[in-house]
Amino acid sequence: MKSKILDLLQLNSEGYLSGEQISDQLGISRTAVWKHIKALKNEGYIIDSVNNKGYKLLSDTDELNSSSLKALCNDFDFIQFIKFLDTVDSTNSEAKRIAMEEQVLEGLIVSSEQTKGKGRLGRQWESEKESGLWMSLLLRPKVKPEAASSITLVSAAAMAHAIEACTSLNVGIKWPNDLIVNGKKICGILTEMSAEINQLHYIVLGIGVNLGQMSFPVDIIDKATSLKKEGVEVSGKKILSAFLLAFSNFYSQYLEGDMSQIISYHLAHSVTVGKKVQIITPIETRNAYVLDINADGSLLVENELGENEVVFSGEVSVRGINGYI
Ligand code: BT5
Repeated sequence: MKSKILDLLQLNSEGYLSGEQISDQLGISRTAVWKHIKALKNEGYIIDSVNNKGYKLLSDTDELNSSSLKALCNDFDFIQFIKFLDTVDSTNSEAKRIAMEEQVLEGLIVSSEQTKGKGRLGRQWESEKESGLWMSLLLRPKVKPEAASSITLVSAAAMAHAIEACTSLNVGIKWPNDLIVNGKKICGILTEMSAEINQLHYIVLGIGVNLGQMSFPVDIIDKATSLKKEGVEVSGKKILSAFLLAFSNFYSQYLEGDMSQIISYHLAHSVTVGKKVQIITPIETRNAYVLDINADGSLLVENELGENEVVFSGEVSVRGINGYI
């Protein structure tokens, strides 16, 4: 009910909405309206209350919670459910559990903390409480299974765009899934999917953005950074809001089979193209020179034999010859 009142106030943000109007529209008593308004104020929403006029939302809170998340996601048709959690093992794991139970829905899961945040290839993702934006989108795009992995590029472009829109930072993209600020990783993306040979069931797009950490565990201290470490304080809510806008634009192009703008965005922000890199697979590590990003999102490299070779995401990690990028 609280979130319905918030929706009404947001819809009427130009003027005042009387307690009577709210109670009539939602079928609750005026005392109940007043209690919910009080609860919203406690969550940080600034609501002006004027006798004989009613209530007006003056400023949204920057806090991410169920109501603010719901309000933020209302306009996106690829979000039919939202789940905001205080803590979870991994938002990707939670999304997969929901995907099994609810065979039709698409939606968004956000958690303040992950106790078993996952990176690619079984790696760990540090996700301390309230230090970052830890989220997963459960999507069911009508695309062939082989097109699924390029959605990582869609979300990397959208999140890079979002961070640049909310800050004055320059964001680089280390193909295919790392966002880099001043040489260090600020965001990672883990795409998982469930499919049969020729039918995609669902995709879980997990995104972690470091917001408020001032320090990191020793093993990643040299390669990880956060917005706060880079001198910027922006809420997860603002980043998420900017991300959803950018993602919805790039995602509709992806659904239409048009990756051109997404690839152009990657090429303009790439810290990988034109570099000597190491291609690390579970069985070997070899050197290569990155020539381009192909139209399907794969990487075109020249290998040590001087031959052109196509590298697909998912199966490899790409590292700079002398360091992380
Ligand atoms: C990734 O893997 O970068 C994917 C990270 C995806 C995290 C999100 S959070 C929400 C959703 N739920 C999940 O459980 N996961 C997703 P990869 O490219 O394999 O990079 C992992 C490596 O990055 C680790 O081995 C560390 O070296 C480093 N790392 C770990 N935590 C980090 C952090 N918070 N910031 C920067 N680097 C980190």
